Amino acid sequence: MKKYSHEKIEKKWQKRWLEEKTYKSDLDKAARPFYNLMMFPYPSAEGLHVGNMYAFVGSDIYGRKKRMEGQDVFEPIGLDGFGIHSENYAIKIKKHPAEQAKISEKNFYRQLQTIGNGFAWDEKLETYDPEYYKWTQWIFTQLFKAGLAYRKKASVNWCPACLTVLADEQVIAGKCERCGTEVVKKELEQWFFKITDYAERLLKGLDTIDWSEKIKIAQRNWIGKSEGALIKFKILNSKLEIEVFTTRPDTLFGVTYMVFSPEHELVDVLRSQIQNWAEVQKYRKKSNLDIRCLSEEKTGVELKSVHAVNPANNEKIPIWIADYVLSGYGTGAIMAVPAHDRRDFEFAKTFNLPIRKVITPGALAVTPRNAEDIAAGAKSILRVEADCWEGEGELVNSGKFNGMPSEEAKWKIAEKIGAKRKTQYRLRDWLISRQRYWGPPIPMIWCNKCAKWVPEKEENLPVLLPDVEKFRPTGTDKSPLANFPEFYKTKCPKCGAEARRETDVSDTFLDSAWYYLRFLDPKNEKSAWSKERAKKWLPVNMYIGGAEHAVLHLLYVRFLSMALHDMKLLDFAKNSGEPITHFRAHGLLIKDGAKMSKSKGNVVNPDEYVRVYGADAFRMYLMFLGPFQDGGDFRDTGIRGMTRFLNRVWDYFENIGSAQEKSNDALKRVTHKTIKKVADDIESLSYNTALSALMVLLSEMEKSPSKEAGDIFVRLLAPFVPHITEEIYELLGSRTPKSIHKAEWPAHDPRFLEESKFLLIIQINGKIRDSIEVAIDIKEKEAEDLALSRERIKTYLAGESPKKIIFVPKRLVNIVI
Ligand code: ANZ
Ligand code: ZN
Repeated sequence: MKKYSHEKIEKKWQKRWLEEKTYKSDLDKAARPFYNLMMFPYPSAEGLHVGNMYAFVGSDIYGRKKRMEGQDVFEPIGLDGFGIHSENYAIKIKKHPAEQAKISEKNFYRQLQTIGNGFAWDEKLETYDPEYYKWTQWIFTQLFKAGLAYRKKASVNWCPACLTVLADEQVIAGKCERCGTEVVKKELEQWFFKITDYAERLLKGLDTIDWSEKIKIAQRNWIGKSEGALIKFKILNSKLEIEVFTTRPDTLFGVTYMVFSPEHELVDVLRSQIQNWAEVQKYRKKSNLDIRCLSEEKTGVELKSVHAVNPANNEKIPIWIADYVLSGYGTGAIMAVPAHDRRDFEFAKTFNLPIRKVITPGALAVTPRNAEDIAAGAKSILRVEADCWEGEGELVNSGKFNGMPSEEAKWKIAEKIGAKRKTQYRLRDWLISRQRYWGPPIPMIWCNKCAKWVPEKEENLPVLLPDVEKFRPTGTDKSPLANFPEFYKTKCPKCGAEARRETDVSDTFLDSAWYYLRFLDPKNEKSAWSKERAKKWLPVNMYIGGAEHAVLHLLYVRFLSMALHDMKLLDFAKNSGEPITHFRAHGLLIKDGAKMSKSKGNVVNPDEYVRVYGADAFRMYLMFLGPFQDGGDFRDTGIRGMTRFLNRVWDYFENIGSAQEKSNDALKRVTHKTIKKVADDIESLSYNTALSALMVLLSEMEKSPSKEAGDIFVRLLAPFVPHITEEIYELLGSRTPKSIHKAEWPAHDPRFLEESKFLLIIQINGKIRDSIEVAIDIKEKEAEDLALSRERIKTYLAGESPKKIIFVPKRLVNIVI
């Protein structure tokens, strides 16, 4: 008897699959296209860690089932190798990023081979390949031409460690998403993409796509739609007016002061009127350096001797500057209502400003249903009345609006003072330029003569990233490319005059915002993608990746496809432009109680596990850790159990040749139950429970060996452990189709899912006299004999022999006497 050896079979099949092009799809002719996408890795270390493998295997299992269901599955892979993460790694190990890219490429692809996924290797791509970034640059020029790329001076996020600006989405709790350093603000002119034009579409579209709920929630919050009004306040003794955005015009009578953000331009305009200018300036300088909004403590300075007028009651109110008012949101100024806005309330308390209540929760706040509710409601009202009530209610201290419900007063008051309705989004434009080397140079040229930015001509793309030794970030607001006149000196594509190239590169997230399009046509030299293929394959049917990209990549990818869709460069989903119908976030692997991450230094290299235990056992172990969308604790203690299981699988099929096929209904029932369970579980990515069910089935099969059950079992197991199952499939001699991974996915027979037993009722002359649990398929004779043998029935019959016995299958036996 042969023994199971993963060394032999895994290499053999990986080679054979490549030769036989098992996982290749005909991108032009596929009849049932299914685009199974997983987030491609970014090389920011020497290789992949088990967390990456976890994600890829989980995605591959899903794709394999679809393939067995007869879909033409396209499962591409590549490297997101441009960008800060790869550059930082190269710097760390003192290599040039281009040189390191070649090394990473080899190692990453080697690792990806060993895990046994059904990748479409012919379509692999790397974002730093000039043939790729040529089109990244082309997309930039298209966005520019469509008015969606523009330059603006703004207060932007600067990472003092990465020495570059960052997009808002890359600042997590005040820290750089890449390196964790606290981000500071800098006033710089930068390139932006107008993602805000798509705020409403991005929001609405969420209702049309099937994505992990937590991602949708994160995107909704990030887009942050709020409806309110723009209200104008006059500045006393001047012709100036200041506009504020508020969601609560109903609280207008409660405005006791105003606050501008420290950067607000009116502060400079009002300079001559401000008595304490030096103090104001000091605060503005300080708040510029500070990390905004992180400290709970409220700070601010009054603009002494400047006042505004409340348009509702013509009251004279003071004006302050404070950093709790953000320059980038609304109009950068607020009307403060300390009685009904917590931030204003805390500020007013800190600086002893008046607090005037204008909304009372009254009867509207609680509709008590029982005594407990009343007690709780009363308590909470007391508490909020004592400080600040942010809810709706009834107006007080508001002139003729007194007594009106706040919801109604909102628009009545706005109307009375002529305020405009306004919908506001929290979403900011996407800051796209980076003062770094390792990225696609932004393909824009500044021409002094034309006095404008001119996009590089398509035939001159790519603007090649020059191979330079001095690639490190400069720490100034210029990229290292600004040190190379041979790079930036050029001619204006419009007028031919001497001109200067942009020297910043674009954000890595632009590279990854369109890679799924290029996968469909990676060697196309004439265009970024083939429109026909895009139409055929998109939107992506299933996308699996990390939840940490919720408001980064996963938002950008939607924005870009909508923009391309509107520019008529894509037409894969009518009107909506949504690129991905299904997205599922996988869970995270925990190691020693902490999230596995490079910064924690607790990452595990998969290579050793694959070498010792084989890819199959390792895949199975990873998927058995817990529900795929929840993640699991990586303690390698369980992996031997997987090997033991695979050995049992192997032995089962080694022995089956001599086994008699016994028709066994019990086994059939377990088998068909398992078919249904595994199918459902794969659909919901509950791989761990699918595997448990397969383990149960194997135990049953071992008790009564069956070829038929074995054939089903091996196919159900195939997506999880593709090598051993392919070997068994070959050994069983059933090479049509050539690969088990194209063999038909088993269908369950509903008849076998029915209960195996039922309660047989025993009647005498139509009256129930007894009952007993019996097998569902009990035969008539058997049932009658059983009924007659019951002690109770014998007592009733008292020796009399029945005239007639009626048997109703699955229900009863009626004895007529
Ligand atoms: C007066 C008011 C009274 C407000 C009240 C709220 C409650 P969302 O819903 O998040 O859009 N606001 C406006 N611009 C701001 C800025 N630049 N920085 C900080 N806060 C700003 O929030 C809108 C509310 O946030 C606005 O409505 C404004 O405060 C504040 F009882 O105006 B409100
Ligand atoms: Zn950083």
